[in-house]
Amino acid sequence: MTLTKISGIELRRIAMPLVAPFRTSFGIETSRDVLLVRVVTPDGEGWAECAAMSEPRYCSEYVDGAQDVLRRFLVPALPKDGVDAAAVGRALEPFTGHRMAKSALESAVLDAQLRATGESFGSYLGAARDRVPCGVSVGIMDSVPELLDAVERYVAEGYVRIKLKIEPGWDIEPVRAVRERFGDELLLQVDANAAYTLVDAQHLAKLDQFGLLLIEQPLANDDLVQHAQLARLLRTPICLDESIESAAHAAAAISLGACSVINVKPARVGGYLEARRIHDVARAHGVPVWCGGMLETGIGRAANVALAALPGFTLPGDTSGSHRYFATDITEPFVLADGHLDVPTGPGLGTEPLPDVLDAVTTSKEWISL
Ligand code: OSB
Ligand code: MG
Repeated sequence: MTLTKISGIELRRIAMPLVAPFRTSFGIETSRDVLLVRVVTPDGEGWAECAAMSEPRYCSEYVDGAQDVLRRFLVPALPKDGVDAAAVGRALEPFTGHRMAKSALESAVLDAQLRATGESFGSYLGAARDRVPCGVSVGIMDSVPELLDAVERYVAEGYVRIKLKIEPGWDIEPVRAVRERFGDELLLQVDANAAYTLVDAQHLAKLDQFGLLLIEQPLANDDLVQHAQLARLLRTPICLDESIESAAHAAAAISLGACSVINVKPARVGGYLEARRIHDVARAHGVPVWCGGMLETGIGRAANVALAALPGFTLPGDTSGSHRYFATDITEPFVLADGHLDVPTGPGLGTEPLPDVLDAVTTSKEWISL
């Protein structure tokens, strides 16, 4: 179904304090400054969340920049009538980059479109199950005992897989400590967020002894060839996150041997349609994928959980429960049951912001008429 037209777009910023600081090799987050997109049409509205962070460290996008490119270029380029998510994707194609901004706009239209027909994201994307197993991404800590306490709490909450953030100086010893404390059965992986170079290959090979599921993005974002070289020096499978911005990148990485697993983040690749194409390419090559996260609120999380239910998502994702991030989510919270989250079944995202909570965290609102 196509929407009659888009009447206007609301760009809303909210301030969401994190329950605990989240430290990665690229910085420390204590609060998420989130851009929400609401598309208004005569057939109803749709919501999405822009994953861009406050500073351009994980990737080149940042939240003020995303709002600017939406306002200045992307929203004005939307089709005038007969709008659906695929048409939005085509209309935004002439603009290079800005995939997180594009993803938010396309996803809001997809939510409106699916709400209008009563279909869920999961059904539309091709979900093969009604709940997904959940992993959790554990930040860099000040000490190993502090890390072990954090992991212990997450394991007790039921998380089925632990991902440790690593960087030079916080890698072999914390991984060894977690492996020794929680045993060989724990599904364990690491994420370097591009903190190493190929010179560190021998050092990273010391992780091989711990039976990790994978090492995520050890080298720089644009180091596909070096990742392929590193893959020949490690037994731990290489998973790419930052390097994969499109299905074309995924195809290139797979044929180069740069990765044997892919972290699919819809925001990083420009939206759920491109994310599904990556899933399809990877699946055709027997490459497992899993759903990453960007510390999303319930709005972004709902769509990610739907995507994570596709058949090629054979590894647990970073689809954690709302309370891993926020004391109060802007939607009904996602709560783990037996280490899983249910895939929403209602129309569109199957969830929406709670008006009172949303208003309480809103820092600005901008309306763009079409
Ligand atoms: O590299 O996967 C990453 C969070 C923000 C930016 C990048 C990453 C992450 C995470 C946490 O690892 C994922 C999540 O729980 O949402
Ligand atoms: Mg990552």
